[in-house]
Amino acid sequence: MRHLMKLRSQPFRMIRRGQKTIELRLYDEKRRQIKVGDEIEFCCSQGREKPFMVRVVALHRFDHFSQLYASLPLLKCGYTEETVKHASPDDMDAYYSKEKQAQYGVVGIEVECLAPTDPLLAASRFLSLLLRHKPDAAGITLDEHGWADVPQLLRGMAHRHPLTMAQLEEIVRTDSKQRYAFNADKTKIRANQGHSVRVDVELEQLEPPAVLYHGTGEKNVDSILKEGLLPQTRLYVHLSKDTDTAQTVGARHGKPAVFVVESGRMYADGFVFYRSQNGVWLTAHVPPAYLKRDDK
Ligand code: HQG
Repeated sequence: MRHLMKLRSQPFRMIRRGQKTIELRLYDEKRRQIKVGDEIEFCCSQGREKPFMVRVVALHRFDHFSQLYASLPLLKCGYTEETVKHASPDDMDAYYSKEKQAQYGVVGIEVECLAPTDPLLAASRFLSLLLRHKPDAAGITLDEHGWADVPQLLRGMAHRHPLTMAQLEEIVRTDSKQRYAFNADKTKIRANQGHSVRVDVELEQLEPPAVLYHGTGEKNVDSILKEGLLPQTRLYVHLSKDTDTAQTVGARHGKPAVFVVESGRMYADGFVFYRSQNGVWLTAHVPPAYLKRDDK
């Protein structure tokens, strides 16, 4: 079955870019028709954006938004790293009265975009590949600090993902995790973190908070408890400052599992920590003695 839903331009764009994958609605008669596997056509109630299609992959039912907010990863629900800090179920009162919420219950509709995806999203994925892992894929080079020359990059991307300078600037500005940075005159660009190629992006060495979190797949848990966290193909182990982010990172590897890292104790014991420009905590290795499962 196919459904039609209207969105304001900000959530519309976030869903199209894959930055928001759960749409929050009242579970009223209309929404009760929706089943997993159905298609939804999203159209934008502001401006002239082209509608796009998604498939429903899960339905998360709750009596109130307070339960939904406590259970679902809010970074998939339209919040960003910045706005999630102030997220509250009361935010939904602007859309649905408390009486209506109590009457119908609420639902998180989890969706995946059906092709064609946003060309800027495809370009930004390719950009991540080039600036972190495989500059060769577009015949470009990174200097020792991870910088690529912008004109060379745009030429290198031209045949697969042609971009104008304005589009590249838009990718950098709107990236959900602020993955990329320009130099002052925008002649160079680099990824802030996440590299597998050996570059020194001049990370800031800092004392970490007492605890940090690492999200992984359940399938890795036994091995991590034995060997600790290893950077695998990347230069560092990636740690998050909150469990929600760790859950989201973990979900990339299947059923998520979250570890609490005793980063304060590691630091006191002489381990070095860095924080990237975009707020990701990095360290070379976390031995098992500083790890425990987050049982929340
Ligand atoms: C696991 C994304 C078995 C580790 C995210 C992880 C992040 C072990 C996987 C960033 C292990 C490596 C990085 C051990 C570690 N045994 N498995 N001893 N030690 N692992 O993708 O942390 O969107 O290289 O738990 O948001 O998942 O790309 O690292 O599951 O910040 O910007 O080995 O990538 O950011 O996977 O993700 P990854 P990650 P971007």
